[in-house]
Amino acid sequence: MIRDVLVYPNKRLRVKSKDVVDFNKELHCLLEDMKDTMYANEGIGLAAIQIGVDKNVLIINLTDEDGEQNHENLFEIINPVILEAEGSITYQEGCLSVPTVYEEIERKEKIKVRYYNRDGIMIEEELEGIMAIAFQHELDHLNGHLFIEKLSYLKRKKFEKEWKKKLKEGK
Ligand code: Y12
Ligand code: CO
Repeated sequence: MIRDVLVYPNKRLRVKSKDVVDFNKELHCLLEDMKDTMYANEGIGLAAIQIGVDKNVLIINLTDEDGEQNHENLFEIINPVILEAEGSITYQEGCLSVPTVYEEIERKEKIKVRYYNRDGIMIEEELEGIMAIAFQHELDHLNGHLFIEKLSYLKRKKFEKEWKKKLKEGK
Protein backbone atom coordinates (compact mmCIF):
# COMPACT_ATOMS: atom_id res chain seq x y z
CA MET A 1 0.00 0.00 0.00
CA ILE A 2 1.29 3.45 -0.90
CA ARG A 3 1.47 5.62 2.22
CA ASP A 4 1.76 9.42 2.55
CA VAL A 5 5.32 10.71 2.91
CA LEU A 6 5.74 13.20 5.76
CA VAL A 7 7.05 16.52 4.53
CA TYR A 8 9.30 18.99 6.40
CA PRO A 9 8.58 20.64 8.87
CA ASN A 10 6.32 17.81 10.13
CA LYS A 11 7.40 17.30 13.78
CA ARG A 12 7.14 13.51 13.53
CA LEU A 13 10.25 13.56 11.33
CA ARG A 14 12.19 14.59 14.49
CA VAL A 15 11.17 11.48 16.45
CA LYS A 16 13.96 9.01 17.27
CA SER A 17 13.03 5.53 16.04
CA LYS A 18 13.27 2.33 18.08
CA ASP A 19 14.84 -1.03 17.30
CA VAL A 20 12.73 -3.80 15.78
CA VAL A 21 12.37 -6.73 18.20
CA ASP A 22 10.12 -9.12 16.27
CA PHE A 23 10.97 -10.02 12.69
CA ASN A 24 7.39 -10.91 11.93
CA LYS A 25 4.56 -10.30 9.45
CA GLU A 26 4.01 -6.76 10.76
CA LEU A 27 7.63 -5.90 9.83
CA HIS A 28 7.21 -7.52 6.40
CA CYS A 29 4.01 -5.49 5.78
CA LEU A 30 5.86 -2.31 6.78
CA LEU A 31 8.69 -3.14 4.33
CA GLU A 32 6.15 -3.75 1.53
CA ASP A 33 4.42 -0.40 2.21
CA MET A 34 7.78 1.39 2.30
CA LYS A 35 8.77 -0.19 -1.02
CA ASP A 36 5.43 0.74 -2.66
CA THR A 37 5.75 4.30 -1.32
CA MET A 38 9.38 4.76 -2.39
CA TYR A 39 8.81 3.48 -5.93
CA ALA A 40 5.55 5.47 -6.34
CA ASN A 41 7.48 8.64 -5.50
CA GLU A 42 10.58 7.78 -7.57
CA GLY A 43 12.79 7.67 -4.48
CA ILE A 44 16.03 5.75 -4.00
CA GLY A 45 15.86 5.61 -0.22
CA LEU A 46 13.21 5.78 2.49
CA ALA A 47 13.18 5.50 6.29
CA ALA A 48 10.10 4.18 8.14
CA ILE A 49 9.64 7.47 10.02
CA GLN A 50 9.02 9.18 6.65
CA ILE A 51 5.72 7.30 6.56
CA GLY A 52 5.18 7.97 10.27
CA VAL A 53 6.44 4.65 11.71
CA ASP A 54 9.12 5.11 14.42
CA LYS A 55 11.00 1.86 13.83
CA ASN A 56 14.64 1.43 12.84
CA VAL A 57 13.86 0.29 9.32
CA LEU A 58 15.12 1.75 6.05
CA ILE A 59 15.24 0.74 2.41
CA ILE A 60 17.60 1.75 -0.39
CA ASN A 61 17.51 1.00 -4.11
CA LEU A 62 20.01 2.99 -6.14
CA THR A 63 19.55 3.56 -9.87
CA ASP A 64 22.06 2.23 -12.42
CA GLU A 65 24.00 4.28 -15.05
CA ASP A 66 20.84 4.51 -17.22
CA GLY A 67 18.76 5.79 -14.29
CA GLU A 68 16.93 2.44 -14.08
CA GLN A 69 15.97 0.91 -10.74
CA ASN A 70 16.21 -2.89 -10.66
CA HIS A 71 13.81 -4.08 -7.97
CA GLU A 72 16.12 -7.03 -7.27
CA ASN A 73 18.74 -4.60 -5.94
CA LEU A 74 16.58 -3.44 -3.03
CA PHE A 75 18.32 -3.31 0.34
CA GLU A 76 16.06 -3.89 3.36
CA ILE A 77 17.92 -2.67 6.42
CA ILE A 78 16.75 -3.22 9.99
CA ASN A 79 18.38 -1.87 13.20
CA PRO A 80 21.39 -0.41 11.34
CA VAL A 81 24.60 0.77 13.03
CA ILE A 82 27.83 2.19 11.68
CA LEU A 83 30.83 0.35 13.14
CA GLU A 84 33.66 2.21 11.39
CA ALA A 85 33.90 5.20 9.06
CA GLU A 86 36.64 6.88 7.04
CA GLY A 87 37.25 9.51 4.39
CA SER A 88 34.88 12.16 3.17
CA ILE A 89 32.69 12.57 0.09
CA THR A 90 30.38 15.36 -1.03
CA TYR A 91 27.21 14.67 -3.02
CA GLN A 92 24.11 16.58 -4.03
CA GLU A 93 21.44 14.96 -1.87
CA GLY A 94 17.68 15.00 -2.20
CA CYS A 95 14.96 13.68 0.10
CA LEU A 96 11.31 12.69 -0.42
CA SER A 97 10.48 14.66 2.77
CA VAL A 98 11.99 17.86 1.33
CA PRO A 99 10.95 17.53 -2.35
CA THR A 100 12.61 19.72 -5.03
CA VAL A 101 15.51 20.60 -2.72
CA TYR A 102 18.98 19.28 -3.60
CA GLU A 103 22.02 20.34 -1.58
CA GLU A 104 25.71 19.43 -1.45
CA ILE A 105 26.29 17.46 1.76
CA GLU A 106 29.53 16.04 3.15
CA ARG A 107 29.49 12.46 4.48
CA LYS A 108 31.90 9.66 5.34
CA GLU A 109 33.14 8.02 2.14
CA LYS A 110 33.52 4.46 3.39
CA ILE A 111 31.60 2.83 6.24
CA LYS A 112 31.50 -0.57 7.88
CA VAL A 113 27.93 -1.34 8.93
CA ARG A 114 25.91 -3.92 10.79
CA TYR A 115 22.20 -4.48 10.26
CA TYR A 116 19.58 -7.23 10.07
CA ASN A 117 17.55 -8.42 7.09
CA ARG A 118 13.78 -9.08 7.19
CA ASP A 119 14.38 -12.58 8.59
CA GLY A 120 16.55 -11.34 11.46
CA ILE A 121 19.85 -12.49 9.92
CA MET A 122 22.73 -10.22 10.95
CA ILE A 123 24.77 -8.72 8.10
CA GLU A 124 28.10 -6.89 8.34
CA GLU A 125 29.54 -5.23 5.26
CA GLU A 126 31.55 -2.31 3.94
CA LEU A 127 29.77 0.31 1.88
CA GLU A 128 31.23 3.13 -0.19
CA GLY A 129 30.22 5.82 -2.64
CA ILE A 130 26.51 6.61 -3.12
CA MET A 131 25.44 3.51 -1.17
CA ALA A 132 27.39 4.80 1.85
CA ILE A 133 25.85 8.25 1.38
CA ALA A 134 22.32 6.83 1.16
CA PHE A 135 22.87 4.67 4.28
CA GLN A 136 24.04 7.69 6.29
CA HIS A 137 21.18 9.88 4.97
CA GLU A 138 18.57 7.27 5.98
CA LEU A 139 20.25 6.51 9.32
CA ASP A 140 20.00 10.24 10.12
CA HIS A 141 16.21 9.97 9.57
CA LEU A 142 16.06 7.16 12.16
CA ASN A 143 17.75 9.51 14.63
CA GLY A 144 15.26 12.28 13.83
CA HIS A 145 17.56 14.31 11.57
CA LEU A 146 17.29 15.67 8.04
CA PHE A 147 20.07 16.53 5.57
CA ILE A 148 19.14 20.22 5.63
CA GLU A 149 20.43 20.36 9.24
CA LYS A 150 23.93 19.90 7.80
CA LEU A 151 23.74 23.15 5.78
CA SER A 152 25.77 26.20 6.79
CA TYR A 153 23.91 28.88 8.76
CA LEU A 154 23.42 31.09 5.69
CA LYS A 155 22.34 28.26 3.37
CA ARG A 156 19.88 27.02 5.99
CA LYS A 157 18.39 30.52 6.36
CA LYS A 158 18.00 30.79 2.58
CA PHE A 159 16.39 27.35 2.47
CA GLU A 160 13.93 28.19 5.30
CA LYS A 161 12.87 31.42 3.55
CA GLU A 162 12.30 29.68 0.21
CA TRP A 163 10.56 26.68 1.82
CA LYS A 164 8.11 28.92 3.75
CA LYS A 165 7.28 30.73 0.50
CA LYS A 166 6.80 27.42 -1.31
CA LEU A 167 4.47 26.04 1.40
CA LYS A 168 2.47 29.31 1.46
CA GLU A 169 2.01 29.14 -2.30
CA GLY A 170 0.88 25.52 -1.86
CA LYS A 171 3.47 24.12 -4.32
C1 Y12 B 1 21.98 9.80 -2.27
C2 Y12 B 1 21.51 10.91 -1.62
C3 Y12 B 1 20.34 10.87 -0.89
C4 Y12 B 1 19.66 9.67 -0.81
C5 Y12 B 1 18.40 9.62 0.02
C6 Y12 B 1 17.18 9.23 -0.76
N1 Y12 B 1 16.65 10.32 -1.50
C7 Y12 B 1 15.63 10.18 -2.39
O1 Y12 B 1 15.17 9.09 -2.61
C8 Y12 B 1 15.11 11.41 -3.02
C9 Y12 B 1 14.17 11.33 -3.96
C10 Y12 B 1 13.45 12.46 -4.53
C11 Y12 B 1 12.55 12.19 -5.55
C12 Y12 B 1 11.78 13.20 -6.09
O2 Y12 B 1 10.84 12.94 -7.05
C13 Y12 B 1 11.15 12.91 -8.38
O3 Y12 B 1 12.28 13.20 -8.76
C14 Y12 B 1 10.07 12.54 -9.31
C15 Y12 B 1 11.89 14.48 -5.61
O4 Y12 B 1 10.98 15.42 -6.13
C16 Y12 B 1 11.36 16.52 -6.80
O5 Y12 B 1 12.48 16.92 -6.79
C17 Y12 B 1 10.28 17.21 -7.53
C18 Y12 B 1 12.79 14.76 -4.62
C19 Y12 B 1 13.57 13.74 -4.07
C20 Y12 B 1 20.14 8.55 -1.44
C21 Y12 B 1 21.31 8.62 -2.17
CO1 CO C 1 15.51 11.60 3.23
